Amino acid sequence: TAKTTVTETWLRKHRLQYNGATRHPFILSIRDGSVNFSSFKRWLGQDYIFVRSFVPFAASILMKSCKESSDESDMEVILGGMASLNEEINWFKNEASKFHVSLTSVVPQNANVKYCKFLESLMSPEIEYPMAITAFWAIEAVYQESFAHCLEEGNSIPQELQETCERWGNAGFGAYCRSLRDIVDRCLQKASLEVVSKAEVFFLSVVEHEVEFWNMSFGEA
Ligand code: HMH
Repeated sequence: TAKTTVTETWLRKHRLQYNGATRHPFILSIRDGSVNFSSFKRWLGQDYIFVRSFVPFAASILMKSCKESSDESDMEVILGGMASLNEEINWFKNEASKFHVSLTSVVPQNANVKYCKFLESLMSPEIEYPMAITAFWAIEAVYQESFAHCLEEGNSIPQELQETCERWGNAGFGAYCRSLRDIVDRCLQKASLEVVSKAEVFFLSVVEHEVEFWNMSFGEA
């Protein structure tokens, strides 16, 4: 029988918080078709800004993987993620024009600004690879699990949002997230307790930021 991994332990221990991010009311409203299109448009504009900040963060992870990873294949997994980010930026532009959202006039909301600052803090060279890759995995995994849940049987996704759900809920993105998770578990299996507990804090911070991010779709408090 396989040993329990670090990420398994966290997901068990923090299940409620994690579900708060992956089963957020905004996500549930997409799944059941009750979503407010103005919420969706707000999310779309904010996420475009977030993804633009996510690119340099991904680049910093790529650099760290080359310098600090013991496994050469990490770089390929991360590079694959960056390639899909390139597509994603174009998808956002296309989607925004479909929904008449002007990306150049989107004002980043508070939760978004905070999340982007968090990413920036993780780009510091002082943040070691295991911690940075943990946050990177968690960020991708929350979206993957959220949108995969939308696609599960019995959904009533509005046809206009089907593509959005497939973008993060598709099997390929799922496999990519599992590869990231395997990297995290491999890194943390041999890390000190101090590194593991720091990584856990980053994991929880990501989950909190993701909840706040979804909350933005309902409008600024
Ligand atoms: C806020 N989290 C947020 N936006 C995204 N696009 C992802 C995660 C996944 O890339």
